[in-house]
Amino acid sequence: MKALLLIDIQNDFLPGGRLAVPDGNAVIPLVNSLQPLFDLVVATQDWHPIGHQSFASSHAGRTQFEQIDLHGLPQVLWPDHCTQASPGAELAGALHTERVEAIFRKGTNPEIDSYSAFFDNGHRKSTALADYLRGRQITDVYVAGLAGDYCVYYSALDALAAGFTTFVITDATRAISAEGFTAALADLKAKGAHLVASPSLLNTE
Ligand code: VGL
Ligand code: ZN
Repeated sequence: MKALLLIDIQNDFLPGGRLAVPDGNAVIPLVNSLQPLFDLVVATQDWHPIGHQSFASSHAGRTQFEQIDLHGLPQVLWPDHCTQASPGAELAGALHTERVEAIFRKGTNPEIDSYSAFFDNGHRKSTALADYLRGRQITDVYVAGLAGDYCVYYSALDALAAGFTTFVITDATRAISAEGFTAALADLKAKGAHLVASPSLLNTE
C-alpha cells in the first residue's frame, strides 16, 4: 500500500507568507493531481506555540537565519511562522483536503524544533506517524511539499530509517535554498530513497 505524505503545505510557506519558500505554491496543483493515485493521503502542519525557541524573535540580539546551539542541537533561527491556529498555519486554501485522512502536527514543544513528520529534531519524541502508517499496511511512502531542504528532507530520512520504501516527488517540492535542496536530494538518493517526478507517476511523460 502506498501513502502520500504532504509536508507543511501551509500559508506561511507560500509566497507572501512569513517564511515563504520560493515558488512554494507550484507544488499545490501537482499534489492535487497526485492524490488519487494513493491508498492513503496524510498531511503535516508545522504548529508552533507563540515564542517557540526556533524563532529569532525569541532570542534577544539574534537575527533571522543565524544558526545557534539550542539545548545541544544546531538550530537555524527562523522568522515567526506557523503559530498555532493562526491564518499562516492553515493548510493552503488551494490544497485539496477531501482525501487527507489524518493531519500530524509538529513543532508544538517550544524547546525543540521538529522538521520531520516522524520525530522532533533530537529524535526524542515520536509523532507515532510510522505506527499509523504500518497500521494502514503502508509499505511505500511518497514525500512532497515544503520545504525540500528542511521538513521534506528530514521526513524522507526518517521514512527510510523506519523501513519504508521511500520516494521523494522532486517536482512537487520547493526548497528554501537551491544548494540545500541539491545536497538533500543527493543524500537521500545515497541512503536509498527513490527520486521521482510527478509526470512519470501520472503517466503523462
Ligand atoms: C520548515 C523551517 C522551519 C519546513 C518548518 O516546513 O521545512 N522549515 N519550520
Ligand atoms: Zn517551523
